[in-house]
Amino acid sequence: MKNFLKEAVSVVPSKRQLDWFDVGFYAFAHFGVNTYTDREWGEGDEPESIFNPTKLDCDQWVRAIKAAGMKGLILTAKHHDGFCLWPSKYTEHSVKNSPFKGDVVKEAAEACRRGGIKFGFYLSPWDRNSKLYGTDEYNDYFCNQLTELLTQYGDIFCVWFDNACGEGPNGKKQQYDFQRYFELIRKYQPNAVIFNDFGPDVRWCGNEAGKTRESEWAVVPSELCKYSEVQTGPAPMADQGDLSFLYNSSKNIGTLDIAMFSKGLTFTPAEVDTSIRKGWFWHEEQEPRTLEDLFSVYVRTVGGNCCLNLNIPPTREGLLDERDVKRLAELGEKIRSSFGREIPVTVKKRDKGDVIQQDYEIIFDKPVSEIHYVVIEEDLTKGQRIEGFQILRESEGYRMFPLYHGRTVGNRKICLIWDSSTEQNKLLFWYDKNEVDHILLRIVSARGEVCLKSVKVY
Ligand code: FUL
Repeated sequence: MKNFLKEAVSVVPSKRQLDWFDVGFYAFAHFGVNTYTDREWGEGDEPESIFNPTKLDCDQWVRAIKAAGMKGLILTAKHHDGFCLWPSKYTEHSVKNSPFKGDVVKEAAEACRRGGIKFGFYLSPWDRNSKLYGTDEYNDYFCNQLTELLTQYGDIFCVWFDNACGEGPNGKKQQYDFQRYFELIRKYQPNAVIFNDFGPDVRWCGNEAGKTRESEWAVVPSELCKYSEVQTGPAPMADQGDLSFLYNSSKNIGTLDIAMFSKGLTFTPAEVDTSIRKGWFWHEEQEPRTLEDLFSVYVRTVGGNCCLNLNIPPTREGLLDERDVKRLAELGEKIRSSFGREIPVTVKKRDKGDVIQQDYEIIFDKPVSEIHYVVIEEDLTKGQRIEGFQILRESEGYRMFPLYHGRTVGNRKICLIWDSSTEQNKLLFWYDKNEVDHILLRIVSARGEVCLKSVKVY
């Protein structure tokens, strides 16, 4: 077991995965014929004439996205209905035969570049319009379209695939040649991460509600991510079981009780994709989610070892809805005010000898009476190691008082110390002095010696 744990902590991210973690929070834009038919999935037979964004302004999108603190945008270049938002050479079912005539992918990519944010695209393999769907030629068609997108729009930070595989116009289902698609992406955009339900770079978190697991591992069994690189040998119990039951929505996927049956682990972190409204596409009657809801999604995801991909659907005019724009500005303000005032600290490891269950003193430069968040980051270049931790208040003469219990840390863990529902300051009680000069981060379980990148207090 010890040897396997050594291997498990040596599972590290690629440069492109680390860069993706740095982007952290970005926008999804579901836009296409569904915007005009009020549907979520088109049939593939929608006339091109319905697509007509008369006020398309991607700079307006980028301004609103940036106001929320997002650092990228992923546009649905083609959804399941097959309608292309760029004038593809390979189909007539695109913007070129719409009254709009322009190129939405180009406008969005250029607006992102002007605004200094990253650009990526969603390209649905499921295509309910293409006559080729369900045949080998479809994979050629798909690769041709992918090549257009990879070569004509500058740097791409993420290519987003889902695995939806329904019937095409001839009633057939397609065998997707994902390996071939991935090779093209590596060839033309080697820095782009590939999102797919099962890897290779980023996996689906398993829900569309904005939730993460208590133990959200980036190091997961390769049985879950069949397209990812296997980075260890078999776990000690690999021949005693079979992890083929694992799915993205399983409750535990990286914890040791599961991982010890794996044939090999891989570094494949999760993206959380969720929408600001009920649907992915714009529907007039839908309202944006509340600020509290969105802020707690942000804390759980960006502060839960994932990245957050928040969908903001453009309207029929080609603008972001003013209701969403307002909510994004509020969200950005809330994030900035929550994490804008850092309390200076020094972090010191207590000398407990050569053990893994270390205590770290978080010493305040000046004693404090109130804190709201502790944000912990592991140095992922050394692997993901922490299995469980506590944040404790240590007051003279009294036992340790837990302020927070957590499981994984990984890229970033945001620990909420201030209890907003009860407005209770957990840091101080009646028998305390008015201020504390330090708190304690206690590692209760880890796979190896912990390597912290940073600890910040707000
Ligand atoms: C799913 C699609 O079926 C939905 O329409 C949406 O695009 C979502 C993000 O991915 O697989």
